[in-house]
Amino acid sequence: MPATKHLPKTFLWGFATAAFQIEGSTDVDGRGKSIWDDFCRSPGTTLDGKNGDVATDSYKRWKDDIALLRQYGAKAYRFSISWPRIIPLGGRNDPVNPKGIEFYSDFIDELIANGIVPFATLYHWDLPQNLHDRYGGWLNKDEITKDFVRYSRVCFESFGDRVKHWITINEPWCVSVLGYGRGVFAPGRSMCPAKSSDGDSSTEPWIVASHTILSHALAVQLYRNEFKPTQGGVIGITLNGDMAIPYDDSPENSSAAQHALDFAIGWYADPIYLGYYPEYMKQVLGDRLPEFTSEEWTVVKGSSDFYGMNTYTTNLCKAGGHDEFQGFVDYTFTRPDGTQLGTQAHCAWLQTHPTGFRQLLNYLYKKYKTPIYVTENGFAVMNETKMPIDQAVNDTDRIEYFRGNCEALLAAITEDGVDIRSYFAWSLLDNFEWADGYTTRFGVTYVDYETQKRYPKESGKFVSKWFMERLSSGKEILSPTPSVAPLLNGRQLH
Ligand code: PNW
Repeated sequence: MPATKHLPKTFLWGFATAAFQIEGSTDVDGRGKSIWDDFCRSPGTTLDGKNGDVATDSYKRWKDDIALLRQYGAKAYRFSISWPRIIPLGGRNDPVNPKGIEFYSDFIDELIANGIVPFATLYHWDLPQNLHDRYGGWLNKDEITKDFVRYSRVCFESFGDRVKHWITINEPWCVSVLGYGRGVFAPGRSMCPAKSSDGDSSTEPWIVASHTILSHALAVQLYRNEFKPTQGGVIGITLNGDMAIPYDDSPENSSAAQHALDFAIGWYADPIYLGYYPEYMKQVLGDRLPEFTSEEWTVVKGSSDFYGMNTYTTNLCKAGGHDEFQGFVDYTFTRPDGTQLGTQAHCAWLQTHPTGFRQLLNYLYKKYKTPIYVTENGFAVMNETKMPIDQAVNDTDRIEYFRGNCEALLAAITEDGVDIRSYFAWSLLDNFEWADGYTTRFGVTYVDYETQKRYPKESGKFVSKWFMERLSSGKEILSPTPSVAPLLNGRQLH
């Protein structure tokens, strides 16, 4: 058997979460409301009618979460900071909440004390509700850019002495398309009458996108000018995007695959890394695609130190679709011969396909020529929520997903020469899966929402072992600290 290939010593691996999906405690210690608070309370917005008031109770159980990370031996943890905890009313002249600062400050200290690198996201979809009410939130360029920059400044000042890896905005595609196009995410604006009576899906998503890009870029400019010289960290954006491959070898379906990549990824990545919008988007959208001024372009182009990559699946692409947000491309997992691309997850949009993951890593590196941090990758096992716990923790399909993608990641690094610096599995815990409520479980740790007890799934142990074995100086799996032992209800990693 050939010797096991190794990852670079500095490679960061671990697990990811987001504030609104795990914290709960939405009305304590001075937190303001976010756009998700009321959105998910309104009927029909979440599959199970549930909200984020408790979630995994991580605002209270954060020490247990860190103990769990330590038990898995994670080298890094990707979490997000809740803007309405830091600045409850959100705006640049609104007061900062000392309790919010204290919470994340203590959290970061505890991560570091446990040898875990903090990887912080500034915006994972929880806009302060007040900014939405006051001026339309992401729709208002002058206001939102200034308020986002001020919020970012507060975070750099408060945590930048210890946080050396910053992500500005998580998945702006979801913010635009799901929040202002399809209306399935907060703030739920859409022209789809079933979803909302407010909003213009033909213009708002494109406008919001340009404001998220600009806000990101201005926050990076601030960091580079005023903080990076002394704090010395890296900062970038995280984009979602799945590999797109042609359904068959017809020329129109080959173009369709590129069109899908242009609308899902190029929309954000081309401006940020290359300094222009994809030609195909300009063609389709005409003057609905907002232009940046030349001054704005100089801020936008080159505004990310790395490519933050969230990816879950691969789509087979057919020309002639009717969905503008997908670039008029139809997606399918069924090949021309009737077979499936991979194993079906609980969510309709997700199947396993490690080859596509490796292709996407190569595509992004070749096109954008920047180091890649894989910031999310994960799988929801079909019907896991209906299983008894001892069955759910035996999550074979999730293990196979991680095995395939981790091997593909290693091959991309060692055989294809792609510069990849991190891998974060989504997610540390089952949690509030947005419009799916709690019906879809992405965790490597099972959460019993009745008791809030955590049970490591086999996939969590798998990821942990896989990375330990491939890091030349991998740490041993640490024995559980006393605070975590009862939490695991007698289950141990080994
Ligand atoms: C990401 N889609 O969202 C988010 O960053 C996480 O907060 C989320 O829990 C995770 O993926 C799993 O869904 C996505 O419709 C939401 O293709 C929707 C899609 C993809 C990613």
